[in-house]
This record gives sequence, structure tokens and C-alpha cells, in this order.
Amino acid sequence: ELQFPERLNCAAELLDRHVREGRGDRLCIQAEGVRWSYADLQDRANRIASVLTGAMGLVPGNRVLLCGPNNPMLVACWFGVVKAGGIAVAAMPLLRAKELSTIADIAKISHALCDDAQRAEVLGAQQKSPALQSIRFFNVRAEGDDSLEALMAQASPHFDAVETAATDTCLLGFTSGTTGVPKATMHFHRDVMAICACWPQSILRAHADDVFVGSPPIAFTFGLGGQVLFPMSIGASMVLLEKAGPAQLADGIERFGATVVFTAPTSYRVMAQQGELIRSTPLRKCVSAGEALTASTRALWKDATGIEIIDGIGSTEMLHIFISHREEDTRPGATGKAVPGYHAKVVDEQGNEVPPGTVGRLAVLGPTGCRYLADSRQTQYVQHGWNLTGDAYLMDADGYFIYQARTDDMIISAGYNIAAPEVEDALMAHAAVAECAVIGVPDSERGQIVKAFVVLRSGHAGGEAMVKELQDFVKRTVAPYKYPRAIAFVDQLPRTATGKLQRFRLHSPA
Ligand code: 3SK
Repeated sequence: ELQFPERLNCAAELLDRHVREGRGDRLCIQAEGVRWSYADLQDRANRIASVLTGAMGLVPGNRVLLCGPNNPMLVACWFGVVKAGGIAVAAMPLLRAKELSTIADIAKISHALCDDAQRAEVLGAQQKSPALQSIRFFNVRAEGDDSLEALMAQASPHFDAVETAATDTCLLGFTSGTTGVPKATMHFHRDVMAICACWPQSILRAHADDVFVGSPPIAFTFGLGGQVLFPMSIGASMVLLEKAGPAQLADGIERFGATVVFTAPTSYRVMAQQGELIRSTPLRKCVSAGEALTASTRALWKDATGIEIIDGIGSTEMLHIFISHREEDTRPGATGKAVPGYHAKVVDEQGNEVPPGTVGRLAVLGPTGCRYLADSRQTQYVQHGWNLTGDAYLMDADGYFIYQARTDDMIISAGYNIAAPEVEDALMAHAAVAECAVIGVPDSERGQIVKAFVVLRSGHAGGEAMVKELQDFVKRTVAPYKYPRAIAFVDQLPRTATGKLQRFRLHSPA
């Protein structure tokens, strides 16, 4: 049983504690042209907290939108917000104004700290969501600006973390709802400390000299935990890569001498072709989550690098990984067993546990719970304290959980969760589209890709030019990673007599 004091600020625990205990000089963050110690990060976070509570008028409990690629200032902002008692709401990079405004409205966001690269979309979101009043941009390239850094230069480098309760919310994590309406999950200061105490200590077993790197955005709690919270909980360091496709990640591992990597199976598959390069680095721990890891990808990586991947499944709802296994206890094809501290079971439609070997819905219970922010779907997804996930699993006789499929319309492509209805909405806004339906289809590299079936309005013709036109249109409307990589033009969509779309028939057109 994990015990936490009544008053707890996780940012103070993860950052200030190292400086207070004499580890301020230890390396904390590396990025292109940047090397920050723990004391350097504390200085930035304190100044940001001073700016937030001073010029920006933040009071504890206010929600702050954070957006930008993974870089040191984004991490400093996360710690500044949480030290100031605010609630960090990190948005996936490249979200468009419409998506940011949906998040701002659901989360009732009043403040934003964003990378200058996102300026146009954030200002577009502010037009639609006027409650988002106070915005500052960082990493601004232009001279003589009112950037966050300019305000930080005038602000105090001393800031005592607000003495929040362990059960105060410190972050909201957004998950793409299958209907296309995202849900916000609420996490407490104590949840952040709980994820640092559970999976990393029993499964990962990293140490203070490890150098962590990875590809997921820190807006995805897989990335926040793996690349920021877990290294800091043990006084280790992180490497932040703004662009972390497989080639950039392999290059980052080599150049920074990373020893622990967090990424999705897609990335391991592609990097395996560069096995020679990775074999010559100190890399020793490779973590995979975000999508199911196949036995063949596991074997490919092991052949290329000699390293056994640590597979796991987590969720934004539970904050991080809850089923996983140690490198020395892998079972190809299985995700692993419940992480110490968590319980997992497979249940039928009525919520009753099914016998080993039976496929059903995965349910999980643990210290990090599942709390949706003001969302009626809470009762649908949380029953008797157990979070019913969207995954179909079976548990074998030895307690290993084996992934079968999604139980909903979520498409998981290269580790990104994409809600089919959201892509359909984006396509429907194009003047040439009369009807459409979106599904995920298997893909050897990305696990799944988004495929759209489109019925065109009369007067419009299919063909390559229309495919490109629709793809570009979706990329401009929603985050580009959601665009349909395949588009088929059809005369009609399969529907029941009552007009309901039969999505399953699109998976087997015959
Ligand atoms: O497995 C996942 O997709 C996941 C989601 C959120 C946080 C952590 C993980 C591993």
C-alpha cells in the first residue's frame, strides 16, 4: 500500500528535493544545444511560477494549456505550473485551433504557455474560447517581443511550491473519445508519485546514471512519465527531441548516449533496420507501449540489438503502465502481468470475471484510478472502482495477459489513438464529400492506418488528385497525424435497413 503525506506537491518532490539534498548540479535535461542541471531547471520553473502568479494572475486550481514539441521550456513550464498549484493540461503538438478550443472549453482553461511554433493555432483557439485569457509564448525567435523568457528574466528565481493536498488535481490528460469528443482524465499530485513508485521500481529498475529518451509527446502520459517523471524521480537525466521519428530517435540515442528508450512498436520495427548503429551505443532498456507489440517485432529488435523489449499497456485514464513484465520474464505475444500495485482481470459483458483462456474486456484497478472530468461516460467506463478499458484481452493460465483487439472504433496508428468519427467529421466538411466512413486497417509498419471510404457528391471525380486534396484538407483541419493514409471512393456505404452504418462490413468488403 502506497502512503503519501496529506500535503504533497509532486513538482517539489520531483525537482526541488534534488536541489535541497545537494544534487542540484546533476544533469537533468539535454536537448539540441541545451544542457540543464536540476538547479537550472528549478531556476526556470521558479521564474515561470513567479510569472504565472504575478503578471499572469494565476491562482491555484487554474488550468494552464501547455503546447509545443518536447523541449526544455515545455518541461520547465510543466514544473512552473504545478509548483504554482495550477493544473497542467498538455496538448498534443500540431493540434489545430478547433481541437485546442475543444480542449480549452472542456477543461475550462484560463491560461496558456505555448511554443511560438503553435502561435497561430493557439490564437485561433482563443478566438473561439474567450475564457482562455492569458497567453504567453516561449521559444520566440523574433527580437523585442513579450515572450515568456522576457518576463522570466525580470521574475524572481525563488518560488516555494504551493502546499497542495496530495489529492489536489495537478494534471488533466486528454484521451480521444471514440465518438470523437475527447475526455479529460483528472490526476492528483499523489497519482504522479504513485506511477513513479510502481512500474519504474518493479519493472524498469533504472538508476541515477541512466539517460532517458523517447518519441511520445509529453502531452501523452506515456511520454510524460517515461521521458520526464521517471528519470527525475531517481535523479537521472532526459534527452528531449523535438522531432522523434525512427531515424531521429536512433540518431538521438547515439549522439546523447541514451540508455533507456520509450517508443512504440512502429519505431522499433523501423529502427531495427539500423541495428548496427544501435548495437554500438550504451542503450540497455527499451520500453514499448501505445500499441500491441507483435512477437515478430520483439524478435526483430532482439536480433538487431540484443535487447529484449519491455512491453506494457497503460492508459491516460490510469496515467501510465499497469500490465507489463521484466526483460527476463517475457512471453512472446503476451503483454505481461499486472504491475505490482495494480490488479487486472478479463470480464464479460455483465462485468463478471471470465476463466483463463476466454476473451473479454480488460478491467484494471490501481492507485491511480480513473476519473473523468465532468463526463457522463464515467459510469460507463468505471464500475465498482474498476476501469473498463477499450481493449479485448485474454489471460492465460499463468496470469499473462494477451492482447486480442480493440472493443471500439479507436484506430491505433504508430502509437497514436485516432477516433474514427473525428476524421469522418473533418472529411465531411469538404465540399466534394457526400458521405464517408473511417476504419483502421492493418499495416506492417504502423500497426494500423486510417482508411476512409468516401462517397463523392455528383460532379466530383475520385482519383489521385482527389485523394491528395482530401488528405491535405484533413491535415489542415485536424492534427496531421490523423489524416487518412488510404482513401477508397465508393458508390455507397454499407448500412442496415434503418440506415445505421455497418462499419464492420468495411473491414471485409467482399
Ligand atoms: O499503453 C498506452 O497506450 C499508454 C497510454 C497512456 C500512458 C501510458 C501508456 C503506456
